[in-house]
Amino acid sequence: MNRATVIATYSRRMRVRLDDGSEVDARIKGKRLKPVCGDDVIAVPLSEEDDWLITAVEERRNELTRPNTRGKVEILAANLDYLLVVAAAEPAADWFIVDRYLCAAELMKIDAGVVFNKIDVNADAAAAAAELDTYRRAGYDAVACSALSGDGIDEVRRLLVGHRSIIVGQSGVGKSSIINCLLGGDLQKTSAVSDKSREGRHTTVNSIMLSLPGGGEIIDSPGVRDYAPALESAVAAAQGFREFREQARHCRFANCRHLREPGCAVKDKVEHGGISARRYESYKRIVNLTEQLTEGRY
Ligand SMILES: Nc1nc2c(ncn2[C@@H]2O[C@H](COP(=O)(O)OP(=O)(O)O)[C@@H](O)[C@H]2O)c(=O)[nH]1
Ligand SMILES: [Mg+2]
Ligand SMILES: [Zn+2]
Repeated sequence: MNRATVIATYSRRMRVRLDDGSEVDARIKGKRLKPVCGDDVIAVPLSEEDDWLITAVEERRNELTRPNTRGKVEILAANLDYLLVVAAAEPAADWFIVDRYLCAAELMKIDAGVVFNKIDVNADAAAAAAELDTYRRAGYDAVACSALSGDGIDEVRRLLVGHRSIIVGQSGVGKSSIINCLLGGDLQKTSAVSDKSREGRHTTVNSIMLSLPGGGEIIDSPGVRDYAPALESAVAAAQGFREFREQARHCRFANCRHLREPGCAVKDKVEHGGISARRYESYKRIVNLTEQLTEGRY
C-alpha cells in the first residue's frame, strides 16, 4: 500500500506519483471512485499486471468544478493552491470569463493571478494594461507576457514557485505554450513517458500535472472548453469578488446583494470609481446566470 498523487488522467486510467517520487500507471478499483489530477490516493501494486490499482481517494482540500455539456458538475482538479487565468491578444480577451474563474478561485479560497499573453501580437496594448491594472487594484497578481518571445515569462514563473497551480482560460490563448516556456524541454519528456505504455489506447490526456524546474507544479487541462465554473447561488457570487468584500460590510442590509438595494456601499464605490464598473457588470452577469441556473431555465 502506497500513498500517491494523481499527476495525469486519461478517462479511467491514471498516472500517479508514488511517495518515493517514482511514477507508475494505475487503474481504478470499482466504479465509485473518481480520482482527478491533484488527488492524494492509496495505490497498490498488482502482481498480474504492470498497472497499479487505486483503492481509495483521500479527502480533498478543495476542487475546481465546471458544468459539463449535460449540465452536471464535473471536477477538473483537486487540492490546488493557486489559479492562473490566461487571456490573450488573440482570440480577443473575454474578461468576463476571467472574472468567472477568479470568482471560482475566491470560493475555493485560493489565491489567483491574471496573465495577458501574446503581447508580441499587434493589439490594443493600452486597453490590456488597463485591465491588468484593474485586477492589480482588486488584489490579484497580473502579468503581461509572450510565450513566443519569452517576455514576462520570468514574472509568471515567480507567481508559481512553491504552489500547486492550475492554468485556465479560453482555448488558444497560449496556456500550453506558457507551460512549455516555463519547462524548457521537459514537457515533451513527460508526455512521452505517459503515452508509451498506452500503445494508442487512452492517449487523450484529460489533464496533466507538471513539475516546474524552479519549484511548484502546474496542471494543464487540454480539453477545457471555453466556459468557466458555475456558482451555487447569487450570494456566493458576491463572495467571489475580492474587492467587494471589505466594502460590503458597510451596506445597510447584511444580506445586500448589491443590485437594487438602498444604502449599498458596493454600488456607491462603483459610482465613485473605487471599484471597476466593468467588474461590477461581470458580477451582475454572474448573478443573472446563477439565478437562471437555480431556477432551471438554463
Ligand atoms: N504570437 C503568439 N502566439 C502564441 C503565443 N503563445 C501561444 N501562441 C500560439 O497560440 C496558439 C495556441 O496556443 P496553445 O498554447 O495551444 O493555447 P492553449 O489552447 O491555451 O493551450 C498556438 O498556435 C501558439 O503557437 C504568444 O505569446 N504569441
Ligand atoms: Mg493547451
Ligand atoms: Zn450592497
